[in-house]
Amino acid sequence: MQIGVEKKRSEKMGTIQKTVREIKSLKIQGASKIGEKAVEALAKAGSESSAKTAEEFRKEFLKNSKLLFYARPTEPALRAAIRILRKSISREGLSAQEMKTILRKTAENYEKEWQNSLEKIKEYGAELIEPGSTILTLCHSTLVVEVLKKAKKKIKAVYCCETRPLYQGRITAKELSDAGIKVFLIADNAASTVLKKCDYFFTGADAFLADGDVINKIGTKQISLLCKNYSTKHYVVCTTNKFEPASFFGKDEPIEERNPKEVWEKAPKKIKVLNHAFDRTDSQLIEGIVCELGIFPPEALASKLYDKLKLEDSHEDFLHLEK
Ligand code: RUB
Repeated sequence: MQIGVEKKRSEKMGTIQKTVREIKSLKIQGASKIGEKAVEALAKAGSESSAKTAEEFRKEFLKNSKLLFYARPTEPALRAAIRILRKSISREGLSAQEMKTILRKTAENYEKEWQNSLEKIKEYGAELIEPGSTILTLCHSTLVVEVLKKAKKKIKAVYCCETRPLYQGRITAKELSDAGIKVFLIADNAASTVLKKCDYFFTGADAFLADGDVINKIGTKQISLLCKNYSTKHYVVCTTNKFEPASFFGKDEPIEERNPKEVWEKAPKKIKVLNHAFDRTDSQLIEGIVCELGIFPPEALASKLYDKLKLEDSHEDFLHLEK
């Protein structure tokens, strides 16, 4: 009954509202999927728009993109994707119809570029894994899963932390096991018990910052710290669009705090339950970042990206969507 009501409600919802809702509830999770689905939704909403003038179309686009932009606060890739779409329709003199076409093409191009990056990341990542390796992972990262699938023949086993409170580690375990990799699912607090058997700790990233630090699912940092103890190498797999340019100008990346009920649904009132979605791992703890440009020490990659983006003159643009 409840499911039927939910289904009807979501059928009634517009593309943007539905996508925002799915991102917030983590039905769509992982930075890459969040970016991809937001781009798809904006292009679809654009194509369905009844706006007659360019001004109306842009206004509608801005309203929609703001809803998505703030759907999850720790997601530079989502923000970067939205900026790409916004820029694509910013030229003076475009008609609403032309903007629809441009948005669709930009969205297709975004997907193509992401696929190209993924192919490169799979090559670099699979190449670095030594034959007979055992690997520890946390949460669910599409990029990590794809690298491990590519390196399948060299992998002895993968330990997946279940990743409380929402258990995204189960998604990873299932995808790897379906791909024919030997998988062990462990409780998060068993990480140190298995770590001595692990050659690598592979994680994804939600944000990559100017000082080379990485923000990823809560629990990443504590395992990364433990890795030093067991000489396990922590590699982060991430596309460079997770780099947050504003971090060069002193803007701190916020850490999302989620509903405490995800941790303890009926906690006694006197207990304040905290539910941080992510944590920040020190660049010093990370062996390397595997991205579409190659594999780099975190700080070296941050300065490479800084040069690439030539930020000095346009940094304000990264701070606000409205600009
Ligand atoms: C997911 C998570 C992933 C990164 C990278 O957290 O921390 O490691 O988002 O994912 P959540 P990808 O489940 O809260 O979204 O490699 O797919 O971009």
